[in-house]
Amino acid sequence: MVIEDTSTIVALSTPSGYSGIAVVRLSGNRSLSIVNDLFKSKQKIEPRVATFGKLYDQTGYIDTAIVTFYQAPNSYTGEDLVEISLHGNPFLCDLVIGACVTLGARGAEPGEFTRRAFLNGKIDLSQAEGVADIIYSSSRSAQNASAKLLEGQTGGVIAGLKLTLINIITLLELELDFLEEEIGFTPKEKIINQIENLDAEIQCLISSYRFGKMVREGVLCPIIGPPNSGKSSLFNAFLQEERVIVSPTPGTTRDFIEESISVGGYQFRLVDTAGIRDTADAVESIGVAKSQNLLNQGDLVLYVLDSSDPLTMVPRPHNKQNKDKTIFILNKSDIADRANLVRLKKQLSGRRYFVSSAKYHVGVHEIAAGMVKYIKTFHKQDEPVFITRLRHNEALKKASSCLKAAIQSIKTGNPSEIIVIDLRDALEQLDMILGKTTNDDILNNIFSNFCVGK
Ligand SMILES: Nc1nc2c(ncn2[C@@H]2O[C@H](COP(=O)(O)OP(=O)(O)O)[C@@H](O)[C@H]2O)c(=O)[nH]1
Ligand SMILES: [Mg+2]
Repeated sequence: MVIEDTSTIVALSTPSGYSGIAVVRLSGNRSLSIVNDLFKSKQKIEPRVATFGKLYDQTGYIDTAIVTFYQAPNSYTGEDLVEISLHGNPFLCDLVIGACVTLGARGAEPGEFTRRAFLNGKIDLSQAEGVADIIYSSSRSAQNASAKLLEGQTGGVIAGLKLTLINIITLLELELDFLEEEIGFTPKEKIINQIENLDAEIQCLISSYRFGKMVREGVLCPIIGPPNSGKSSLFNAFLQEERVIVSPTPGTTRDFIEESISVGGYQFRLVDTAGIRDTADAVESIGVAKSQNLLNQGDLVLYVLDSSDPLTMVPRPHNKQNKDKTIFILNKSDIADRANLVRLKKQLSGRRYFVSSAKYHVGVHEIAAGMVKYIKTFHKQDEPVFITRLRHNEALKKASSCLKAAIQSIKTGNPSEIIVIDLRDALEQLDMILGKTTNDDILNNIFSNFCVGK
């Protein structure tokens, strides 16, 4: 656990490696004095002015550098903060960090700079999460969503809901104070109505999570189908035709190969079920169970069929959810005879499908466009803010059930002080999102997922 202390922390804020420049960052009240001890310049270091000079440790000269000082409270962390830009060389950076530690700084924990920003009230917790998300975002839509989180738009919507809820609580408490008069200040129906409206707004956010999750984590897109239908060929065709992203999330198991492509501003995590034993005796096969699992987890399933094979049949969906999220691919159209294609298309009427020849990269762009179109159906244009994090979604769900309990409580005829308990619980859930009542475990969990130096 990170101890909330007043120590001065130091870390490399750029990736370790060889680069044009690297940035070493210090935060805490000793930042400036530490840097003044190792940095020599003709100019005095002034706030928000880039100062050129040379870095030295106890043993001698290290490198030239530009130093920028951000004076508390006008810095990222809210504390005195100094950024040292030097040449991007891990050895030089280690020397500088080592010199800072010798002078009294300590190495920062992952996310500790942002954690301090949060603790010093520079940002709320949802904004801190936005910082992490923007660092890891790898598509236009993910970048957009994390920017909204970071800028506080999502937090603003939550704060708005909070205000409405506080108003309702105030009404009820007002009633509490005037209880002797034995008249309800506000008719029950009116309060119920206000709570229902609030719950409806929360429900809207909850239902936006399906889209938000796909934006933030990428659209999980398994490629499924019988052996030899051309799944791997389609996977490869996609990777060559569309921009490939090196995905930061490792593949789930070695039986699957996962690669991300970026299409229409969305990240699609294509999964080829390579290595899964293609076998007819499905019952025993672990591979089949695994791909079944993947099919259930997938946001969008590409089901590849060999359209040149007269025995190919369109499988019946296991359930409605799988039916809705499946796009069929009638592959090998180059060698398929017309009658067979017509037969399969007939079987697919009412379902989503595309015709392709993966081997010759024919139809790939059309499939990609169809995938984007499908994802967009989850996003309502008039709702600019959507939920991208599981933590927020869980808190909203809990808030919603507290509101429902409150309505029930009113209908049962409970006194205001009982009703208010549920409403206060709902309020606490909303506060959780903003970090007002969040416990240490949750904080540790959020910040430990940051990189060091952020
Ligand atoms: N003619 C033709 N052959 C294809 C097409 N797609 C795949 N194949 C061939 O079908 C065989 C099986 O393909 P593969 O991608 O390994 O299928 P998987 O088992 O579903 O992964 C290979 O010989 C491919 O070259 C296609 O669109 N047209
Ligand atoms: Mg294959």
